[in-house]
Amino acid sequence: MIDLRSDTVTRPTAAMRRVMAEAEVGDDVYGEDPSINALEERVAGMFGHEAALFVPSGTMGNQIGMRLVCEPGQEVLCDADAHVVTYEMGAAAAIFGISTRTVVSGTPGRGQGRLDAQQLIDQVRPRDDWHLTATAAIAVENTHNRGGGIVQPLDELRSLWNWSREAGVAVHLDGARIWNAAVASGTELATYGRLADTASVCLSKGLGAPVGSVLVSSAERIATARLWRKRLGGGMRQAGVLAAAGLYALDHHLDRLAEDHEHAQLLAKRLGVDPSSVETNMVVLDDVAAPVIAEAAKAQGVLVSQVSARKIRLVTHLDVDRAAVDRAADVLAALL
Ligand code: TLP
Repeated sequence: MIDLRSDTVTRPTAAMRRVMAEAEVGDDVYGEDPSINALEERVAGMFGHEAALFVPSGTMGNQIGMRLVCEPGQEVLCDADAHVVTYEMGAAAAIFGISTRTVVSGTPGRGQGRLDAQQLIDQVRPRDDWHLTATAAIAVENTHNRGGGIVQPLDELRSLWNWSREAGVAVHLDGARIWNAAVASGTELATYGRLADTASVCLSKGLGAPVGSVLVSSAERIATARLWRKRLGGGMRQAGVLAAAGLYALDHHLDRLAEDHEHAQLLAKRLGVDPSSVETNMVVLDDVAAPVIAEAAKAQGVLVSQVSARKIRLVTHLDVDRAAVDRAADVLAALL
């Protein structure tokens, strides 16, 4: 099977498994796992933050990250297609009593989810009004998943950040695929990191680690995040085997994301998708009979994601080499 459903499907390589087997471990709830401590320190540094916390998933990283900057009864403002409001099972409301409010940003079919700082700023509600739900934070997703892996414009991120300092509104970054954004745009990870109060970044997407995300922020906030992680049942013990996979991925799988982006370009060209609409490792096939194509492709050994009845998502990753991309393109081009 050539699995283009997501970059979450990658399996640890033989070399990664060796590093995992040899990892130094300890009890992380006591803060004594050397591999986790090394990973946290490294990722905090990469993003220009004081501290970091290893968490089991991007969902937990996002939810704790938002809770750190938003109290129950306040709201987080974000794009209507953001992962935090689409794919996290209403966690902010269900677990934390956080209200979410959304704006439709970008252009459907082209750059959907693209950040427009002013559009969000215009929707922010003040904290000192007796009637309104106060906007405590804005969540930004980079790259934007349902937007087809688009990279958020740096000038918009900067405008939002500069405004937020004056306004006292926090910025949370869902950076599940911030690595792809950095590689595609040539922007430093620390540049992105410094434009957010809290950021969740995933090791288990394009980087190819089997499990894990890292939440970065100030030392004070990360100390609180550690309590929330334990409360949520995310306090792991000798999870250094997983952190070792993450460290290995940062050493060996970061720069190679450019290859995934090239593969996405190839797929786009072969499938009649405008290559300029493909900014990282995702290709969206719009206005297609998604269930029919997905079923027929599967029968020929190619797995794709159905985003809706008329939309398919293809994601390139570590486990799909050039030959597999060519074969998938043959199958899908014939079906389309
Ligand atoms: N996204 C998954 C699915 O949940 C849709 C995928 O296959 O793309 N933020 C973003 C932007 C994500 O795309 C994801 C995963 C997450 C957060 C959540 O990460 P996990 O799955 O580790 O909780």
